[in-house]
Amino acid sequence: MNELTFTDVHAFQILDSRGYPTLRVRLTSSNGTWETASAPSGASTGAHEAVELRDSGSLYSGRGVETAVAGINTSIRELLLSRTWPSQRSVDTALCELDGTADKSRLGANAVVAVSMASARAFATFSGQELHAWIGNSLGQPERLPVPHFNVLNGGAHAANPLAFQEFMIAPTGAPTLPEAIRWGSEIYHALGLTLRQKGLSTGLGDEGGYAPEISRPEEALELITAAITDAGYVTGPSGVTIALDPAANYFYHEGSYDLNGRSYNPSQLTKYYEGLISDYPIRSLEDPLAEDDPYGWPELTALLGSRVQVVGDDLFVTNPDRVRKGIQEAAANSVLIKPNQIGTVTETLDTLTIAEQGGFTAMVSHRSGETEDTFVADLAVGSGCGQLKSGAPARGERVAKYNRLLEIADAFPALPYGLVEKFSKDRGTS
Ligand code: 2PG
Ligand code: MG
Repeated sequence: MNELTFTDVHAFQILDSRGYPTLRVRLTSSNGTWETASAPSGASTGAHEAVELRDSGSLYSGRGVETAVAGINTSIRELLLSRTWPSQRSVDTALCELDGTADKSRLGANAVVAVSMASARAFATFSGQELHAWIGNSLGQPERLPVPHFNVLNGGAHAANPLAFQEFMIAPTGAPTLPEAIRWGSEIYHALGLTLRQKGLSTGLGDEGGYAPEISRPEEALELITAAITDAGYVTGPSGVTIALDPAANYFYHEGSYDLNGRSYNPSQLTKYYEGLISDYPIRSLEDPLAEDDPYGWPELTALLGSRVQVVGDDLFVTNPDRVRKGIQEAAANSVLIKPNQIGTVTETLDTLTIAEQGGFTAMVSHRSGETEDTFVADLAVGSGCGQLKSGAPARGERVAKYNRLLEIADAFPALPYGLVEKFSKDRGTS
């Protein structure tokens, strides 16, 4: 019998890392094993993302997810218990059909993604594989331990400071192993904290565990971070530690122009500004440098900067296979951010990874700013072999849970290679 039978599906409301409600699913298979999965939640969400179902009303300021929970415990439960399941794709296709909308707004992407993730875990267990190995086999790709991208300084929608850019990440690209990369990240994070204290700046944290000092110019943040890298004893650049930025430009885009550093930029001026930052600092990756609905700037920016940095579409692509396909055709970026809850199912997420690879794009797997202790994205990063994971700072339980899961995989599978894959399809055959 190669098909999976579920005997129970049950969801309940829990809290995420911001103290807002989200949901957890418990999915039981006929052999008596059960798997859980929890839905994360974004703050700087793209307009084209699959939609979370929230209750509105007065409880939890309208953010409750009891309606989404009830949908799992009734119609999704009925569906999953009604037949046997030959594959994850069959489960995800049935979930999409039951929902019946293009953006998962009837059942809620929060409900659908948690069920889909729990189902992927059930299929992995059913086939006797670890989740990351099952993902690697599903994609037909060699596994790889990713370079952790530690978001050490927060701004934008994730912090109360006046800094427009959302994320300043350090990537230990030159570390020889994953455990070394984690150590480098932790040491640099603490060196940064010490510098902030010495300068009398706040060491309060943003939503993803990075510091959120009262600074406003990206250059100030970049100076502090490069100094912290050096203070911790590391070199900047590909053989040491590089920087990845997520300006999340939707946040400072208003009516056709970008409000930054007290002035207004059009897309070409902002692109020139990034070019200056890339020349002055060891930046290797630039995510959402422009707004999702800036129709002309992306190909222009990628043509100018794409040979020097990874240009990552997050709100632009929202892990959507069709949007990534279009982005590849238009050369609107050269990389895609991968967040399962943006599209709603594991199968669609894996399809997006395949499309990215075939189109010569790199990919980076990502957490959300509202997280739980669920570590699915760590396994997804390893199984996809994409070489990059961002999961916030090397601090705060929900962020560290993903890095600790990477350490667990690295410990159990010491032969797995570590590091970047410069071109997504290059280098993969040999590992
Ligand atoms: C992002 C994410 C994760 P959010 O913009 O990349 O860091 O933030 O989950 O708030 O969309
Ligand atoms: Mg982003």
